[in-house]
Amino acid sequence: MLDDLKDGLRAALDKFIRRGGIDERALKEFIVDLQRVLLKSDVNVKLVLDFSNRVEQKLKGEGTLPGISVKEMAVKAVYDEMTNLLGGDFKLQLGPRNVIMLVGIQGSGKTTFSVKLGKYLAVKGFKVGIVEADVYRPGALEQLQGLAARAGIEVYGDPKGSPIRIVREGMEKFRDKNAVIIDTAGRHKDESSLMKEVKELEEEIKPTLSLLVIDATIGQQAFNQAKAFSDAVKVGGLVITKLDGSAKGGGALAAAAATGAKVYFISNGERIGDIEEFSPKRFVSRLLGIGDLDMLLEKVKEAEINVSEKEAKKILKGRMDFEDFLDQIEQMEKIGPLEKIVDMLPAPFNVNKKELDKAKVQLKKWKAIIYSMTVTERRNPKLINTPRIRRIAAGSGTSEKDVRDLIDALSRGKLMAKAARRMNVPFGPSQ
Ligand SMILES: Nc1nc2c(ncn2[C@@H]2O[C@H](COP(=O)(O)OP(=O)(O)O)[C@@H](O)[C@H]2O)c(=O)[nH]1
Ligand SMILES: [Mg+2]
Repeated sequence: MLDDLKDGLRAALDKFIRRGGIDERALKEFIVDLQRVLLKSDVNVKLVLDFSNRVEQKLKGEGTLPGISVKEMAVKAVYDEMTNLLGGDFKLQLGPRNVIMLVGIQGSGKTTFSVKLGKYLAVKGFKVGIVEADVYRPGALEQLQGLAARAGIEVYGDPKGSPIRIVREGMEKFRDKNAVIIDTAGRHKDESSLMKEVKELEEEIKPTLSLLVIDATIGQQAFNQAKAFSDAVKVGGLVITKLDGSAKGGGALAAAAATGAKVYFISNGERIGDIEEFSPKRFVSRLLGIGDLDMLLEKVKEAEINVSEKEAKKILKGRMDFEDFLDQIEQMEKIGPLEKIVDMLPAPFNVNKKELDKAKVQLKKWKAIIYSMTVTERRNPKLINTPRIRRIAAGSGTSEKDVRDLIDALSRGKLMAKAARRMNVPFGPSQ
């Protein structure tokens, strides 16, 4: 999600951090880099300038604080201001009976989102029904029925009815449900007739919450769209969809926040599970790679990763053998795919896709080499002489040099440190 923004921010930070000190020129360059990244994501110019001014002020003002590294300061300033740019964390409040009306223009993702939200609420224990009030789009009801069937959610609709009658009947049919979602039409010959219908539906439904669904690909235009709908109905919150496919997603999120609206959900894909409650803090942490540490810790616990102190010392002193090392690799793999791990780790500014691919190839190679060793060899790396190296290389489909390099690295005790550095895996004190 938002890969350009992510890569751009990380590259700007990385470049700035590498320079070590905060002189005027470095800071100016950093600020220009940040501006460029945000403008590319279609963040509104005024918001970009506000953002960069604030980052600049922070770094200038705190330039001489002792005990705080440039890196920590820069990351903190960007984190704070990005979080600020994207608005606050708002938690969706639900009551005993919820009638949620979805509004938004055609193609914004309402129908898909009605099912995503339905499933999301059903998993939380709500009894959900969805009413299709779009009678204009041919096949709208079938589209909804198809999606909802997969999620096991009931639907009410009637392609020949009027929207008002349908919602009346639908609400009656679903009177025992405690979460009724109403999907509306977004296709009208002009904006005023769309707004008129949305208003009439609002009066009829009296929703406990109206959510405006906005397509992220419109970027900063999200501001005008949110304003236009807010003038017609009481918009209780926003949903930003298609963050997966849009280079302008950052602009859309920033624009949405600038209207003062609450962004409750984001969506990054067409599948029913592609829904996430929006938290700017968590979102920015992930973008910057500051890391969702809680999540990582949880996963680590699940995988029962346990580098004991003894093991760590062994590693540090280089007394680790290949069995230990294989163990480490396998435990690491249990946490999940490398990309996922790296996304959750603290500040991996130096890990880009290329590095990651290299690390993966390296790990695979190492594993193949170790698998080709006998248990005795794994436990006593010193036994591995030239004929053995030749045999191991042939057995693992690698070169003799690869095998030698691996043995060399192990004997120097640098293996885990190297692997950990490559992937930013905090392998105890060996880093
Ligand atoms: N890539 C992507 N596509 C989406 C997302 N949400 C919806 N879509 C697609 O956008 C198109 C329009 O969605 P739909 O729900 O019919 O929009 P509606 O006209 O507002 O009801 C469909 O092809 C959806 O599959 C999303 O988050 N990411
Ligand atoms: Mg629709």
